[in-house]
Amino acid sequence: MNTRMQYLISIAIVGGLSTGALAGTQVIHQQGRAFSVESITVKKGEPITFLNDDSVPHNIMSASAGNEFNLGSQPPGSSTDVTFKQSGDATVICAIHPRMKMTVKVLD
Ligand SMILES: [Cu+2]
Repeated sequence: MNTRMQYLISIAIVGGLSTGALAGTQVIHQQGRAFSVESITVKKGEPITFLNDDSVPHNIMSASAGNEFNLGSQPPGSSTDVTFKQSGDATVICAIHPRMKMTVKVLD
């Protein structure tokens, strides 16, 4: 493979990544022991990224029927994608901080 070919391939990879970011997995931030939004709407099967950009660990989870998950304790700086399988409203909480609560509205 020549140098020009390698160059074009690296451009394609970077381009693909930025396009993906624009098309947009939605990101929920966790700062100051709070979610960045009170509610978010997502299509069934599309991931949401839960990013712990706080200075303390969080344990994001949901007990809503059909959308149960538990990410366990996540240290600052970690992020995890969650896909919601059941349409309707899912309540997402932090098991460590009772005041952290948000609603994910899942559309068919
Ligand atoms: Cu928390």
